[in-house]
Amino acid sequence: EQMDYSMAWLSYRKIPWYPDREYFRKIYVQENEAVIHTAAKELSRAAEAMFDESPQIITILKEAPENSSAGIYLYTDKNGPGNGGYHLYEEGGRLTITAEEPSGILYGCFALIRKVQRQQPLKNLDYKEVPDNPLRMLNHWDNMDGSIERGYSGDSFFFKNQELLINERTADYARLVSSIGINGVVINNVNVKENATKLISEDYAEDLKQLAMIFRNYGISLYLSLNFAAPMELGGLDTADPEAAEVRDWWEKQMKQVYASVPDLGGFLVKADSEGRPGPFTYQRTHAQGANMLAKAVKPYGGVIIWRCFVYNCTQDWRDRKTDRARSAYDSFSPLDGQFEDNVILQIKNGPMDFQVREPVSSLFGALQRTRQILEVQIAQEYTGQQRHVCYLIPEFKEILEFHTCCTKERDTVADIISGRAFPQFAGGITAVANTGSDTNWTGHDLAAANWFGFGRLAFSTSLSAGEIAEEWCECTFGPDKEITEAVCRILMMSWPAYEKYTSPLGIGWMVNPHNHYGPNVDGYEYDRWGTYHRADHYGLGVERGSKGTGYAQTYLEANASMYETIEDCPEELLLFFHYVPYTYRLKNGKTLIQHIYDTHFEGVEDVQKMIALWNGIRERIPEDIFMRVSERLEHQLEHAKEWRDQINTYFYRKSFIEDEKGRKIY
Ligand code: GCW
Repeated sequence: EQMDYSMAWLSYRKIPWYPDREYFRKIYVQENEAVIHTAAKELSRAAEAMFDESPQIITILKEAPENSSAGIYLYTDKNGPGNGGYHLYEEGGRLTITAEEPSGILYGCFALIRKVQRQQPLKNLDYKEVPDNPLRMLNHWDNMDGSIERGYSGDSFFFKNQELLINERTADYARLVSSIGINGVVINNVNVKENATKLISEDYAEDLKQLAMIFRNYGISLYLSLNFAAPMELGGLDTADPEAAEVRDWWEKQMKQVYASVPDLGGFLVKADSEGRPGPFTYQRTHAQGANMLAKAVKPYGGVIIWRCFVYNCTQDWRDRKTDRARSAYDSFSPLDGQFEDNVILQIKNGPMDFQVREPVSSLFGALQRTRQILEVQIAQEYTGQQRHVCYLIPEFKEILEFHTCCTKERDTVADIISGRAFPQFAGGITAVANTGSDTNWTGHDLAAANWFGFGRLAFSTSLSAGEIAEEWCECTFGPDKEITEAVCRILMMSWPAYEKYTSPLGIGWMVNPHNHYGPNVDGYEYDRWGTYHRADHYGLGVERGSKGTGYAQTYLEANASMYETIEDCPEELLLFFHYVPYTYRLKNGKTLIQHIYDTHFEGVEDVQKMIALWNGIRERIPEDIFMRVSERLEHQLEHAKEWRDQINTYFYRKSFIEDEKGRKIY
């Protein structure tokens, strides 16, 4: 097999000495189920690659026969774990995977493969896993010309020259994402323009049908992003008003046609009235009216409408201190709670701004109590080093998921809300803006694959720790080599804090170059229209969002509102997000704000030096090509971190005139 790309964590290494290879001689499967068939196929692929074993695949009827021989048994069981969960256990030489649903069997097989990759013993294994989130999705921002909006790892592998690409790589993509439990994929950019508007027309029906089939065999539903103005741009109507009869009819007709070719299409993702995209506001209609109109059109087919809450005024005046972009999603959507059809799901970015290295959790979580919700995070590292810096984001996602919104007495975290534990009839899930592309390693930076893998694993089991996930990814990718695991996991676990240290301080965010969002530029967005300001002057910096300022702090439920309201109670990592603070203000550790800025920026660079030393320490144990790719990026990261350090420190030194207590070089 000659491929021009790797299989990431599914790159199997030969381990002929593995004692438990015995189980892989025979695989007993239920017949007539496509996904279970896929599962068995994946087990044999793994066995062939890892220990040159070609398992015999034996078809069984429903239950495993009594007294049957050693091997692996895959079968669905009404009493097994449901919703994609599985039970994987060993007893008397038989390895069994049962689940209520075929997808559970598939996830169980991939879990088994991970254990083998890590060379763990299988004897007496007894392991159950049930996904916490019903929807576990990836959003690709791929355009039909083959480019990717905010893509940092090559071109699209879904589109090229206005056509869909359906080939070996498509199937390998499906393998990778189903192996981590992803069950829904949006293939096109939320900014739906030009030909992408036509994805729902006859032109692409045949291609979508084929793609959906590949996905279906791996338990993945295909989703598309939708253009709200399609009735005009595609249908030739002169309005897209959601209350107009001809618009409703057009959507009904169009959906009927789409679902005729892909009957199990998951549904549609919609970015409306945001950053220039069309939406219901044009017709003085609400987001509920817009979303519900579409929801009715897909309801007969079991489809859902995923409606994004990333709505804000992007033509703001920087002189205006009352308008606050952070308030926007809350102000637009919290009044609509309870007004959405049951097949509408609101998709909410983790923070109120836009995927900055540190933000509070969006106050919409907790405010919405009668609406299904999806948490949107970004593993494409738009603002966290663009896959040239290593920045393992799972620790951040853990904090977001564990945030107490105070919406109920118990079960009030973001994880509780999206999973449906907080409000059982309003379950949703989690999605990530994908970090993949046509690069040989899929993610540009080899270590960025940990975010891809980790996101899927965390979406499935939100109680896994960031460290456990890092270890699992590392051992699947590089084999269970203690020294590699230790070094790589340390690099990963220190990377997000390091990035935070050498970039914008204490939750203020931005300070990046406009447009490409890469590299330091403290005032890059300060006098611009995007609502992203730091408000630094000679005395201090930060945006006052307490009730004396924009009042954003008050959009949280108690006790969070009070906590964010005052400088003393506000968690320090978010201090400048919520408050304007003088440089001379003393933090809890006794340091002044300005000294904290200087210190963290020097520390951040030192952290990168430590990461480089750790990586160099395992040089002999890592495949040469991977070692070199990562090394080059780490060297760039170091230089770039210094640039960040020096620009930020110099800027605030010049503003404040306050010397660094340690007398280090500031320009
Ligand atoms: O942060 C912004 C990005 C845009 C993106 C937008 C969104 C797809 O810079 O490129 O558009 O978020 O999430 O819709």
